Amino acid sequence: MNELTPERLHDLELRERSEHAAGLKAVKISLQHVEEYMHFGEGMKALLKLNQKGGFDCPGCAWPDPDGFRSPVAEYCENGAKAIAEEATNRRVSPEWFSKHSIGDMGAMTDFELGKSGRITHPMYLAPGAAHYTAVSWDEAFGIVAEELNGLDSPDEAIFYTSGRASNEAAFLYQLFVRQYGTNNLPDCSNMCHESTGTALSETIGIGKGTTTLQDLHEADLIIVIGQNPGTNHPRQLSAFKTCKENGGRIISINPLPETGLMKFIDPQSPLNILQRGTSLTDLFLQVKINEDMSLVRAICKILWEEEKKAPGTVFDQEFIEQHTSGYATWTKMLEATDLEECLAGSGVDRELVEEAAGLIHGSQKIVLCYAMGLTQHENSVDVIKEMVNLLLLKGSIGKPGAGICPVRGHSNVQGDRTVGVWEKLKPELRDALRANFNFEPPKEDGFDVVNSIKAMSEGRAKVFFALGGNFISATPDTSYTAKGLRQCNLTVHISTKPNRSHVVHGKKALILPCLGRTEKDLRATGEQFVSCENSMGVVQMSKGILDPASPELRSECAIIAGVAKATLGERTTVDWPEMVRNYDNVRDAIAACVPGFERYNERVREPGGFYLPNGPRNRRFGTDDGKAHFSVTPLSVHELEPDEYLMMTVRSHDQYNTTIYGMHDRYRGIHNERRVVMMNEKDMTAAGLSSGDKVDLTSEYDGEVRHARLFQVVPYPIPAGNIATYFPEANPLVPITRTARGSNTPISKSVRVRMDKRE
Ligand SMILES: Nc1nc2c(c(=O)[nH]1)N[C@H]1C(S)=C(S)[C@@H](COP(=O)(O)OP(=O)(O)OC[C@H]3O[C@@H](n4cnc5c(=O)[nH]c(N)nc54)[C@H](O)[C@@H]3O)O[C@H]1N2
Ligand SMILES: Nc1nc2c(c(=O)[nH]1)N[C@H]1C(S)=C(S)[C@@H](COP(=O)(O)OP(=O)(O)OC[C@H]3O[C@@H](n4cnc5c(=O)[nH]c(N)nc54)[C@H](O)[C@@H]3O)O[C@H]1N2
Ligand code: SF4
Ligand SMILES: [Mo]
Repeated sequence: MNELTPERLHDLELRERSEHAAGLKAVKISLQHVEEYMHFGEGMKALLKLNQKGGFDCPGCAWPDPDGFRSPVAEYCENGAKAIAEEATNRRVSPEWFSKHSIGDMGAMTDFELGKSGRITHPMYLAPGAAHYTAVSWDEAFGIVAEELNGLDSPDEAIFYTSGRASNEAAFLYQLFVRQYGTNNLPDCSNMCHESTGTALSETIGIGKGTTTLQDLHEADLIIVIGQNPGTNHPRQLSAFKTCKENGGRIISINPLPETGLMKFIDPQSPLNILQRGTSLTDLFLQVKINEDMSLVRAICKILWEEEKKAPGTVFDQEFIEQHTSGYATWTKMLEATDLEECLAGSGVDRELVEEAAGLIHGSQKIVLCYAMGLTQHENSVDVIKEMVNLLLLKGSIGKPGAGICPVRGHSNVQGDRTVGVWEKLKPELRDALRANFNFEPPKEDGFDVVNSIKAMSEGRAKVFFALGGNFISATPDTSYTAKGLRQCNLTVHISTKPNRSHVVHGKKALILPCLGRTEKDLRATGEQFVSCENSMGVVQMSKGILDPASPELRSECAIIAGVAKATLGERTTVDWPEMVRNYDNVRDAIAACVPGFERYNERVREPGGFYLPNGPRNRRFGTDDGKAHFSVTPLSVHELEPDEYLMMTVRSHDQYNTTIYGMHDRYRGIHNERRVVMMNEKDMTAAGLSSGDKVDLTSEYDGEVRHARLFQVVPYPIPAGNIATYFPEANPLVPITRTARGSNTPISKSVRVRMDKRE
């Protein structure tokens, strides 16, 4: 048995891939989830408040809500409903549950089974050598954390991870505690997610975030969706695409897979549309090879450049380039030397299609480029994103209505956590603000990001691991190596809602601190509290739960952090922790004092729909050294595959939220009842002597070190030859810790070299 990822097969069933996304089927499946896991009345009550002004923010993805009118019945999608059902389940994981299930039993459960057990009701402690977690009081739990943290030789021996669901209030308190404790070891899920975006956009346009609003997508002439599967991961983005098309816009999709949601959409909220058989979304689909977006976009730029040379100023926006950019001459010199044939061959896309794409771009003045993990999780991701910026700059498509770059964020508040200070790098401005407002000297040295945290634990340089949410062992690369690190720790602590594998792969001592979820009422001495989150478009909104807590023992994330901080820092602290969390307005006042853009936070967050944070590039004010947006010269991608190696991407199914597995069906891709699959091109299968359903073991080899993930089934799939796809997190043991994106240190979850061996 492998307790890191149980290698057990279910009953794979292959069906037709779906032709369209959403529709009535999605509505039906949302309701099924609510019905199966919640009391129906509670479920409906929750769905009616989801994403409403004054309601609670969807704990699913970070896609924004409309600024103006919001449909009174349904501002959510199938996956939002699943997220609610998952959190507001009526199943409970009580101390009795833990007394029945040992660590070994929990390890034998799949992620799906573990998560479906229900909501954790009490703080739980695992003593050294014990086989079961047992209940402890909150004060005992805080005491255990304080003792271990205060016993370390240096604060830098502790690691404080954050997953992007934490609210602004919780995240700010957390980083304040950690910095008063004395370290910048604040890795977060962003390190594995859009970190490459932060690096690339900071360097080119001077802000580590996107520049578009929802309105820009509606008004665009052309939207390019690249390296993203919105039908599954940001379903309501499809409504924005539909509006764009209704306004006469076009859509180009660039992806190694023909993802259902990119093709056709039936809006579940407009029945007429259902009768009309839906809206075709993609006008042009370019089936690029994995990590060859650079070749593809370079080829497009080269074609456009040749046109521009023939009739200067007719293709490129020369006025914008002149006034607002730098590096153009060097960049065009590079284009001049670019070999179009080499780029076309690299991309794997037919010349006619690339020319068609160039034609669409040529004819468009307002372009929006949307992307997600398909661009950010490769060794050269920072370069790839810079190349996307080049494309937008040459068309002047940043800082005007209907145009811009739109990195679509994952977790519902991952962007906000970073804005309020969760980062292993402490910006000088925040450092000064913390010092001035809280009268202490914050640490200066950069802390560990995710990859460096794993290395530090494995090498014995870090001994306490603390997590505000998330599921570190399953989300991170190189599962066996990461497990070694966690197991060596003196203490692992998780603020969690439900059981997950990170509770199973534990330190010598372990604690689970159960917290309230987004959907639940948060009652403090001063009354019901709300929190706030920042979505992908930089809008900060309030979120107020409405359901009764899953257990009276639960505490809010803010209250737990304050409890840990008070117990750990004792007399040393300059913060009145109980007062801070008596009323979260106090936390927001502190954020307003420390973080630019949050002036009058308490007042503005109470306005319906919240407020926009400042974003210079939206007004063509670029926060770079020279105040200009930068063209970048970057090399093409290189993958030196051995003849028997494939390039593997790890993707999400339609039935999961990261490591939380909602169900076993990837409905749009027609893959049912099984997650241990390898999607493979049929020609590759024939060449390798493999048939549909054959069982294989996977290995990845880097620098002579071999990593394993066993027992997968082959599924024929329309994916480019030489490329394969598996699901995250089952394939994470293959992702090497030793290779990360240059400039962002993000694991290369979308381009791992692997071999496949057929099992007898
Ligand atoms: N329902 C649901 N919603 C979610 C999540 C979830 O797990 N479930 N996760 C949330 C989080 S944290 C995140 S970060 C986002 C993730 O959202 P996505 O980035 O959409 O998620 P992935 O499944 O990783 O899909 C990546 C897409 O990129 C494509 N791709 C892979 N490699 C390449 C490449 O080299 N080039 C190009 N052009 N395309 C490539 C894949 O085929 C796939 O369509 O979703 C968020 N929303
Ligand atoms: N191979 C591969 N690996 C990847 C990726 C990939 O595409 N491929 N994607 C990466 C990306 S983009 C991301 S963002 C990371 C995700 O990494 P994480 O954010 O660490 O993982 P999640 O699965 O989102 O975390 C789920 C857990 O959060 C807890 N939880 C849920 N709701 C709450 C809450 O309200 N409060 C608290 N405190 N806890 C809660 C539950 O216990 C649940 O088990 O994974 C990364 N890993
Ligand atoms: S698109 Fe994302 S935020 Fe919106 S309802 Fe769906 S899961 Fe929730
Ligand atoms: Mo993410």
